[in-house]
Amino acid sequence: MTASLSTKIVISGSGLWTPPEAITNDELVESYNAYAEKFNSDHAADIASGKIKEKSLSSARFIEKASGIKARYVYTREGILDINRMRPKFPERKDEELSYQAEIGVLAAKMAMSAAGKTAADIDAVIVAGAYTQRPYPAIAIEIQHELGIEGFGFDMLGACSAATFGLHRAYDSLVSGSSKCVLAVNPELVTPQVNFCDRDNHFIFGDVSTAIIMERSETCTSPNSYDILSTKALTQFSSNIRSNFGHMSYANDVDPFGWDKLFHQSGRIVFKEVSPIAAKIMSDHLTSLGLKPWDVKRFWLHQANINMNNMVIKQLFGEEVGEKIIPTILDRYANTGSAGSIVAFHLYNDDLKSGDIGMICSFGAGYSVGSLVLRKR
Ligand code: CO8
Repeated sequence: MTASLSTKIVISGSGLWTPPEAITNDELVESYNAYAEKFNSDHAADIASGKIKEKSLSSARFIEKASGIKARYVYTREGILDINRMRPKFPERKDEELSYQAEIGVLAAKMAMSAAGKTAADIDAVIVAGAYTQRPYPAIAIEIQHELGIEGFGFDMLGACSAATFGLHRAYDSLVSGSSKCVLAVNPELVTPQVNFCDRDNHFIFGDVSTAIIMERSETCTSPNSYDILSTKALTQFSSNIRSNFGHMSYANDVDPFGWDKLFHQSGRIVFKEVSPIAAKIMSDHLTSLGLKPWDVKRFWLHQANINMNNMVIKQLFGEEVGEKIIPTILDRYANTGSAGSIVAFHLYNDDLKSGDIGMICSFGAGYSVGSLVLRKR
């Protein structure tokens, strides 16, 4: 969708909540390997008879080389490194207490509101978009709306890797149509509860984070750092190569609601090969539709799943390698934060752009899904 001259929509503020705790590759691998050795010893007879497979050991060197990840922030370290638990510990909160996702959503939202110079009274819509919501209802967005004292409406939406960009698309559409005047879009990506820390292929990939964006019409924007949204573009194409079967049907399916297939799992190499060209094509088509070429773009804020994948996408787009300054990476310290990665990159790496500079946010991954926005600094 491309904005007409009469309907200028802007991003006027962003917020980022980073968890205070982190886990390095070395720490994660040490605990995983201790778990795997114990598993192999506890199941030695079944492994010898071929009934179950031996667990292979993980390697910090492999993780960094294959993904670019060195560490990840987590809401809590408790439980993740405990070889008798291998998952984070989140005590259940009472209905009267703020939920975990609303808590971290509010923290990021307040930063975005402050950056945009907005109070609750200025905002009339809240969108929570993420890879997961911790419950189906009441919507986390409505809880955040209530906590911040915002009047209007809120809703949750899922979209895996592209939830954050798709959420911004919905915010943009509602501003263009006039159904809202200022939207708070929040991505409380609390993903470590869905990570299979017992699986070496996946145990290193994810971290927790929360991001937020304020989007409004240009007439109301008073922010010193804002971006015109020139256009939005989205594509989805069905694939089971990245999948979680967790959901409300488990109760009626008579299956283990916590079985391995209910957690995140993927064929990472196939995803890498299939998604990279799709993302590069969508980005190229999107820029072409605006009469732009890749070199016209000063900054690409890309989905943060894998450094080699991002380099591949950009190489396919440009036809050559380009520097880190154009495609900043946050993967090394944040790992993959679900859909929030491109927004984290945007938040941390946009201050230095000058008025008129073009930037592009692009997410890609599960679904498959690709979502992009072309921005121009005001
Ligand atoms: N240590 C040592 N060896 C390992 C490890 C490890 N930790 N893990 C795997 N290996 C082994 C493999 O078993 C394999 O061994 P073998 O050859 O004997 O079979 C060998 O290393 C090579 O494995 P791969 O071919 O899988 O290695 P790759 O170079 O492809 O790297 C990656 C694996 C890093 C997973 C890579 O394929 C990748 O990142 N692909 C992109 C995937 C992607 O973008 N996925 C999107 C994720 S979804 C998302 O972003 C957000 C939505 C969902 C949120 C969910 C939150 C929980």
